[in-house]
Amino acid sequence: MGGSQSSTTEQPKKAPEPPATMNMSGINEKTFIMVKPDGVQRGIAGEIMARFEKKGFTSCGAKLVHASKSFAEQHYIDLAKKPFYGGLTTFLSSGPVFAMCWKGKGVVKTGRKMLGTTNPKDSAPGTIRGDYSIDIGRNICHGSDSVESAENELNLWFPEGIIDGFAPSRLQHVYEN
Ligand code: DAT
Ligand code: MG
Repeated sequence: MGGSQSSTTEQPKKAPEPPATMNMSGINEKTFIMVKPDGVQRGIAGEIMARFEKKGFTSCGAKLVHASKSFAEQHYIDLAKKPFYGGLTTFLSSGPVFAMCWKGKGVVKTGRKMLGTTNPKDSAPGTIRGDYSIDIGRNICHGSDSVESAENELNLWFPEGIIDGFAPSRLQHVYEN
């Protein structure tokens, strides 16, 4: 073989760069998603992680944590005046939870939609709560309700920090040019 003809079977030496026009705006938004003790006990933590992965979001941290009662109280401090606060925080500290950080465009709002409404009796089928839970006090998962609370919750649950600089090569197939 010679000349300037290139073979059609030749592989590119380097993965193609994402197009310069790729819309990267907002792709670093982060949320805190947690599989509560009921979800871990029932063995569906992996399923919930898989839903966020398949959607296209990027994992920035994940770990099992057995929180103390006072840590659970801190997490739900905004609900301190609610009559269910005691039961809620006792339950949250009753066994390990699976704490996760997810990153991507619109992840806070979309994450909440993926969880479904707070009370599973109203959660749409196809949502996590709609598919896997019945009672409000055993609704499987938690998701931050705003970018600001995500930041506070991530600081609380991941004081060691998260993996932030990681941009998987698949992003060019997740986001539109
Ligand atoms: P969410 O988890 O959808 O953000 P929330 O922040 O209002 O909902 O409440 C936190 C958790 O407290 C919720 O996931 C389940 C529990 N909870 C909420 N309202 C309740 C109620 N009326 N009775 C018992 N538990 C409740
Ligand atoms: Mg909430």
